[in-house]
Amino acid sequence: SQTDDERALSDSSTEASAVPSHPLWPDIERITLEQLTFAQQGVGEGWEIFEQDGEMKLYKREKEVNGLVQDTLKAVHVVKGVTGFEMANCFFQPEYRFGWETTLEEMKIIEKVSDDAILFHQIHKRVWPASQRDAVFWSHIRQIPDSENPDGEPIWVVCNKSLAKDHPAAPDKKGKYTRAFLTAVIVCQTIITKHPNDEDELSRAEVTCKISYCSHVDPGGWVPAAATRAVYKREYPKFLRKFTSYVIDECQDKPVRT
Ligand code: 6CM
Repeated sequence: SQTDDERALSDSSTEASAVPSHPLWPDIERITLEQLTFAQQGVGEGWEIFEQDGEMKLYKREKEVNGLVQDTLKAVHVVKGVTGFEMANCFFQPEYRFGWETTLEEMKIIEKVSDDAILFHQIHKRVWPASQRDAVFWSHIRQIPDSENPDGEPIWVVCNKSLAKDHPAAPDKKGKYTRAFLTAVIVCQTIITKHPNDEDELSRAEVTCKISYCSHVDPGGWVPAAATRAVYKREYPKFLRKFTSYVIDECQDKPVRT
């Protein structure tokens, strides 16, 4: 059964949705499209693979600024039995987040910009020996036609990006939490293996989802480079495994939604 948010989302994706007048909207729009392009680029020079498990591959591009880790992560994966919409929707909708985000302690919606854009405040679990982190970011989901195959399956993208300025509903509680800054994007596309003449309903055996995920987390404050990298090396593969298996379980007994 669809929640109200999901119904609103699928309605808005079939119509030209009104452009929200929110002051953040131009940034949301521009950064989401930039991040989509970034996620679609290949992993050539500068990228180093650090984990592979079947179809799941994780790469990093290392960077340090004044001894602080500013690495970018890129992951690609192919997941059987779920669609691009289902993956992106589980990443975006707040009600699913605690089911897959293992580093989360608290999550608050601080503003609903539109049906497809939400501002979040999240408090993450403390990672020893660092202090506890929080983050304030917008999250936006949208469907984009595949320019290389306009009649094919659309691309679903979710982009999360920290606010550049403090939000009155979630001021930076320096001393209690260290504010982290993130940019994350997930790009999902369904591959359908069903024969076009087959009139039966689409089954889970006939769908596969191609995923590309990129993330840049500036942990804020000071953390030794080796400690940050050890956390990322452990947490990103854990996130991808947990997230994909969560979406598979969540969708298993439900009709396929594209
Ligand atoms: O993209 C992911 N999750 C999204 C929804 O939660 C969102 C991510 C936010 C992550 C913010 C992380 C802040 C805390 C980072 C702590 C780093 C501390 C280093 C300490 C070293 C000792 O976009 C999945 C994110 C998966 C992250 C591994």
